[in-house]
Amino acid sequence: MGVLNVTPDSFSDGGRYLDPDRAVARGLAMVAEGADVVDVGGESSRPGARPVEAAEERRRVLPVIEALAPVVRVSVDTVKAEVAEAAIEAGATLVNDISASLWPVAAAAGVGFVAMHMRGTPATMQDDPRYDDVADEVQAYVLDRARAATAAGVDEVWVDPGIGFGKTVEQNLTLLRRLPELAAAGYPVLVGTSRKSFLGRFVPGPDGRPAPVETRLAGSLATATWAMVNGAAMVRAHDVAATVQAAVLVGSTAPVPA
Ligand code: HH2
Repeated sequence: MGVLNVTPDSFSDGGRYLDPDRAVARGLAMVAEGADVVDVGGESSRPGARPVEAAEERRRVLPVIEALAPVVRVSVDTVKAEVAEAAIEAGATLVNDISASLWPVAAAAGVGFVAMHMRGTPATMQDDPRYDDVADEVQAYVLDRARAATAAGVDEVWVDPGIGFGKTVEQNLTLLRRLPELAAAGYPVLVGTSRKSFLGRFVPGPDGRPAPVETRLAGSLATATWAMVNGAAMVRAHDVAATVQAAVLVGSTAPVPA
């Protein structure tokens, strides 16, 4: 799943694809690089991000979805029902909802749904996140939402632990370590670690501060590979070409069925 943020403020590609022509060109480039899905978002969810009006979000994503949907599967990254509905009309077939609440929209339209875990909202989620057992709580939450979506009639439901959404570095690592438990629960798993800030903590720059976003490719690939080996059926990535190489390699080393 390639990430295409049509926003001025996303944490790694904000402002680069606000122009629809540039966004479409980047989406097509991702297809050429091997993306199976392009995830189009019009509202940043980075910690502390400001909410966007639905009309503005629609204005950003719809022309891009309309242009890409005939060429590649498009998901819409939104928490607003009206944006998801308009995106589906424009050709999106997967609702990637970080608030894990839009399954009625997916059910009504007969499209897929991603149930991701987030604690609170992007504005507050990194304020001292605490869990008794982060993996248990995240699993219970996403599986509860996934089962609700299934019960409502959604045929294709994904679960996503929401790396970086209201989690400390340690909590993110615990979720990755315990990914096989989530993968064993019966729903396909999506994982997004790409360029996220916790990766920067492992390679501080000379000033001791976390490595900036453009130096997080190695960490992104290492964690995407880890996720795929440990049961993720899809990874969400900005660096599509490199991630596809990793995916092909993981697929090639999988045990041959007896
Ligand atoms: N991460 C981001 C946004 N949407 N959706 C899913 N299912 N899983 C994720 O891990 C995930 C997501 C955050 O990354 P990005 O889109 O690059 O940034 P921003 O939210 O600033 O637009």
